[in-house]
Amino acid sequence: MFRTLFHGLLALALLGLAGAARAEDGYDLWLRYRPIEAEWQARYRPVAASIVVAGDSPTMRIASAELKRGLDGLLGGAVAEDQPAGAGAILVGTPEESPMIDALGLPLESMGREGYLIRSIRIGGKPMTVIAANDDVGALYGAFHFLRLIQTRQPIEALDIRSTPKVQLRLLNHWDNLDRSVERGYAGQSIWDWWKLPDFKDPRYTDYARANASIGINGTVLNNVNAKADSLTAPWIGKAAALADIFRPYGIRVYLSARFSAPIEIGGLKTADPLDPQVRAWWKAKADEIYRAIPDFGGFLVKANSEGQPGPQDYKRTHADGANMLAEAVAPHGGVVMWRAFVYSHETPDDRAKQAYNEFKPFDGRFADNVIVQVKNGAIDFQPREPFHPLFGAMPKTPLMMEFQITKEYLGFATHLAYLGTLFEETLAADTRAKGEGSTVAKVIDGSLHGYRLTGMAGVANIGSDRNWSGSHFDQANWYAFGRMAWNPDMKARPIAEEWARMTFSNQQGFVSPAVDMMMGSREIVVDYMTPLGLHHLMASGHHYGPGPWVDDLERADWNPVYYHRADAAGIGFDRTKAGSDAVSQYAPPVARMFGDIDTVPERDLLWFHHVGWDRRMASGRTLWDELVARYGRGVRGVESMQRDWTRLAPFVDAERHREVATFLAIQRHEAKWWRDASIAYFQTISKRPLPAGEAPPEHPLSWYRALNFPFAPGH
Ligand code: BDP
Repeated sequence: MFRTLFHGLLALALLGLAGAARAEDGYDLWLRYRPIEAEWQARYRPVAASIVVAGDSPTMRIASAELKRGLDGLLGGAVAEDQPAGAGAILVGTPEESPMIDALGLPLESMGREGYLIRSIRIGGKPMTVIAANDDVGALYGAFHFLRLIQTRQPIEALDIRSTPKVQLRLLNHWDNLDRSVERGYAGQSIWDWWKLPDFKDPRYTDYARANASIGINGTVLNNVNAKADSLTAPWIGKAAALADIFRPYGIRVYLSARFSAPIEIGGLKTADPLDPQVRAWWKAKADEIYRAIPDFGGFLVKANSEGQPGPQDYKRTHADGANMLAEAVAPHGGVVMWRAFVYSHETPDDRAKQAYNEFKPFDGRFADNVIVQVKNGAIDFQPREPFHPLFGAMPKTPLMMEFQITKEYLGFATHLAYLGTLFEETLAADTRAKGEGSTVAKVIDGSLHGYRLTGMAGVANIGSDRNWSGSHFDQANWYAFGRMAWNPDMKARPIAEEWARMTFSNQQGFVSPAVDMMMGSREIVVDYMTPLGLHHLMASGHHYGPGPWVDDLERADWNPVYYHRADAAGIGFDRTKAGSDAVSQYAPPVARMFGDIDTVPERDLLWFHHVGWDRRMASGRTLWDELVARYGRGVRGVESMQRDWTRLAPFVDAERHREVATFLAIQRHEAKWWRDASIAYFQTISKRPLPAGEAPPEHPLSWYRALNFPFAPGH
């Protein structure tokens, strides 16, 4: 009696803290497990009164601990204690380990290793929730799913859930260097404390694995695609192996980026020619060595002949020659090679947007069975908006995987609020028309359109040593959304944002709808103040922080923003129609026609595909110039409206996180205005048109913006 009373008081006290008051630093991500409202506790407790986990593997122990931790936290006290008679139990396991689950004869046949079922049943009049899978890792995923239902206040009395991942390789790509700096990282240093590995295993590695497992991520490429050969030497393999040991029970495999010239740099060979027998033998021996240390090593990710990286073309060989050589080395061990299509050569004067297609399309069907080609979402480079990459739909005989960038290199780093779920969804939902209507990018990626033998989705991680992992609280949502969409590329951005907001902040309706609305509009706001109407690649050089549309003096033509916007007295935009670079012809004919016709191209992609006169009438009735100016202003006002929304949400959010988000929004507001003012100041010198009535002139002259200089901007 006394104990129950005490528990009750404790729960009440915790609940009080779980309101607005308790400071939080974001470390717990979406797995906060704070006590939920009393009425929900009362509803869930009879169903989830105890946990029975069959099996004792490390993975099952993790599943069990997670359920206990989750239910204890959410339901505000020790589950399994003081349970009323007839209270329900959660039964977790595989048919192999649990005779009870086996006896149920659940339809698990086609669910693979990773799929799971969650079902409400009654055994002997007692309510039971069964979380069943063919393999322990499926059960772990199911456990996280079950907890998510409670975290988001879903009914759990009559469950009949069946979930299998639609994509096999669901990977983070860390662009982490061996000195712990992170290329395009805005969340502190690399979380891999390489120097102290393999002996010191930071507990954070376990938390990392847990967070990834909770959203179904099953692999991680530890090092930068701009790789050092050193990462393939024995000491570094040992460090990777230590991480692999930690990640393994969470269903996560380790992969490495491989430097193509490693046989020369660390192997003492004279060449890295993929057709040279010694080179092939070296890679085979290297793969064997890695697999001795990491038996479930996933394979290699390779950036070759791109931005100065070595590759097979250095020896007049092809991408297929290079990829297949590495594939041969890892094939006996079940490894894969992810060969990146982000290539553009120093010598080719052609439109950069065309180069990946030009280099890869001819090799369709020429890659080994365990090679998958990794393609960025768009043909240039992770811009705030890009039309989908023309390779999607164009390689029916070569598995392609998606590469999204979770870290916000081109979307304001960590301080701008931009929910990328909408960007991911926009790309995945795009119709390639490769096999008629409905040939979406999602169907290319999940393999169903072309019957790919391998499928995958990679996200360039936004994770670092910052306490909140991602550099900002809202950037956690981008990691989360990536994982959810990698599991199911048909998932939509809004429900994902809603799940995340409920788990990360608050389930109160007064919070959820405005917060989700704010997230859903946020990326378009960034597009507006940075690169409206299909403009792209206008960021300052190198670090990509802030505007630099005037830059025209970089070594290579296609590094310069002027190459991309092509503004002149007549108009602005890159003519990629048949009359121009003809990049449109890389798309299936109906898509090519749609993008290629100025009257049918969506306005959002207009200047990506067309060079358009300043006075052309837009859908709004405004001229292009006036519309451009209006969009920049709309972007700035969009940030201001997010600031107002966020202020109103203060009662629902702990002060610590609320304050940080508010401060970041103020930075964003300032920088949005900088983008608007600098862009207008510059483009006006070319358009020579007045600002529309009511539009404030830029705060400073163009020369002021041009003189800004940020030698220490992060991530570069
Ligand atoms: C660009 C980045 C650069 C990367 C490159 C890549 O600016 O740091 O190395 O892509 O993806 O977005 O290889």
